[in-house]
Amino acid sequence: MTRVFSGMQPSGEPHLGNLLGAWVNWVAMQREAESIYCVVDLHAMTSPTEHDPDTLRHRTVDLATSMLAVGVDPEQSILFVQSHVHEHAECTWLFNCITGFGELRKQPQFKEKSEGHESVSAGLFDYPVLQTADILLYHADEVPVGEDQRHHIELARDIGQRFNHRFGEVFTLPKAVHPPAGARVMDLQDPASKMSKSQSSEKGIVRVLDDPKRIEKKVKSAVTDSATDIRFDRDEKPGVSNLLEIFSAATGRGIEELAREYDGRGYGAFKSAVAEAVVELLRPIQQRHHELADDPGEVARLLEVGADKARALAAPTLARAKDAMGLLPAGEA
Ligand code: ATP
Ligand code: LTN
Repeated sequence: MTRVFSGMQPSGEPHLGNLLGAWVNWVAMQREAESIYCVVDLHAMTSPTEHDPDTLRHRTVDLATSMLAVGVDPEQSILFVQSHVHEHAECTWLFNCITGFGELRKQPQFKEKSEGHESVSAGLFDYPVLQTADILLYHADEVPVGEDQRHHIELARDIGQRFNHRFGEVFTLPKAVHPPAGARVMDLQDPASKMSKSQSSEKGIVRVLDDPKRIEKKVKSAVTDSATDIRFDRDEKPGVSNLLEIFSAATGRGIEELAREYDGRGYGAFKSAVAEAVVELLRPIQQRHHELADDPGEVARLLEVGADKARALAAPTLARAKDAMGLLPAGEA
């Protein structure tokens, strides 16, 4: 059976893009593949702006709760918090020692994230090596991620291949799988940019936990254009097209069919219908989120079960890697 690994950083409140671009797919995959999903809190500490400990703790629980609420099922998949499985950090060190400084320096995401910041941590520089450990420790075959992660997955393959070549076959080489192009939700205020936890303005982002009034307000003030026709055309009508895509993803109905139904009725009526569809999509997720948030003991228990299962897979792989690299096993001489 194919094994899938993916992770998300607790770097802000999750939004419609995370739900439609990642989680819907994660939930679908857990039925067809052996799926492992991770809240990558160690990655979230690498942000070039100093992180706040209480916020990180809070966001970690919240992100795990959201993943459970959208339907990541701990019976069908493994859901855990990265820092609960110390093998990730340890394996990162092994990989650090076979990764070139130059390889990391040219990573596009590092360039982007470090630009304009005076002090950048070694952690941010090393981010892709930690991501490599996440993936290779579990022998993942496929890694569902956005296009922006392509270089990181390529690096993971390179490091895995290098290790296997130098020290013997230990790691499986992963491949990235990208969601369909349509699964990219754009900022409501700036439909040329993707909706993002860290980049979008409050008005441009629909958060998974926004209440119905807020959702309605945001969708209704989404940037469209000065015409009145409703049709799908990403270049000419990026705002309307984004709303059509969201509408379609939220209702399961075709984009063309929705465009035909609403064309000629004005942007007001169209936006109201989109807002309502988003509210209905999020309603059961929010309901489940609130139930889980009322029972933090249960969330903690599920995460402990997840970490135990993850460790059971990661520990033997790490032990083999250490042995292959010549680290003396404890108890041997
Ligand atoms: P940040 O702003 O901190 O980079 P983000 O909101 O852009 O956060 P990530 O944490 O980078 O999101 O991504 C987590 C997952 O969600 C990835 O698989 C990514 O492809 C997906 N994702 C993020 N934003 C969108 C979006 N606007 N549309 C579709 N998928 C998205
Ligand atoms: N860098 C990824 C998050 C991430 C990840 C992973 C994704 C960390 N470790 C392992 C897939 C597999 C991001 O920002 N989307």
